[in-house]
Amino acid sequence: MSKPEAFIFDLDGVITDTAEYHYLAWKELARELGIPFSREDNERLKGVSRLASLEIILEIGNRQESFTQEEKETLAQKKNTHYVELIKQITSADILPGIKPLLADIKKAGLKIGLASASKNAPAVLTGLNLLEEFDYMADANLIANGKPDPEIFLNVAENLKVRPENCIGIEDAKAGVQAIKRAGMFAVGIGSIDQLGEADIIYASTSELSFKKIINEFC
Ligand code: B16
Ligand code: MG
Repeated sequence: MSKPEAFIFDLDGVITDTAEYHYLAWKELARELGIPFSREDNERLKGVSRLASLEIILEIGNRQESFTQEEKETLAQKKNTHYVELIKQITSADILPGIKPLLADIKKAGLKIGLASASKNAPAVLTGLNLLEEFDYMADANLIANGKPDPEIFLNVAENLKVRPENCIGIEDAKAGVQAIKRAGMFAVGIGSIDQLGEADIIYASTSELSFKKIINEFC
């Protein structure tokens, strides 16, 4: 029988809502490129890596063939400079509701806590939130070859936490993220709507509904 040993969190959309900052930073770059980019388009970028996000924006503007790989990297870097500037305003007031009590319950139960974020800015965001010390291990997005829905990042965190994947509970807000958790052989908690996250083992409409007890009961 499997017993829970660790919780592995996604960052953007689960612990804090940085999607708006990503949106504003991409919107600025899209404006410079003359590409229309809406909040609805931004939904497609959730959980997607920086360069893959740029490809989606170029596809929207039908400009995929206009840039060399090197130019694309410069464009992605430009977006990141905007983003890094915007996230400087993050404080602990930006932690989503329900997250602090859940982290406290996990700690009290003696389970480990990991982070599986595709964001290379995850350490800066966690520092702003004053949550860096809560995590036993954080994946380094620079070292992950395959993005979600590939299970690599969740398996990497489990390995570094020295726990078996089947004893891990992953929490995600993106469809590709829930798929990554399931492909890693873990129990999946989805934050969002059932039509997006139907593959999750439990779905909560928002983080304020997260309950350590309920998750553990469903897991066991
Ligand atoms: P960066 P997550 C993801 O974080 C975001 O959801 C996604 O919108 C972003 O493009 C990606 O991180 C990369 O972020 O440009 O900061 O490296 O949801 O996996 O925590
Ligand atoms: Mg996310």
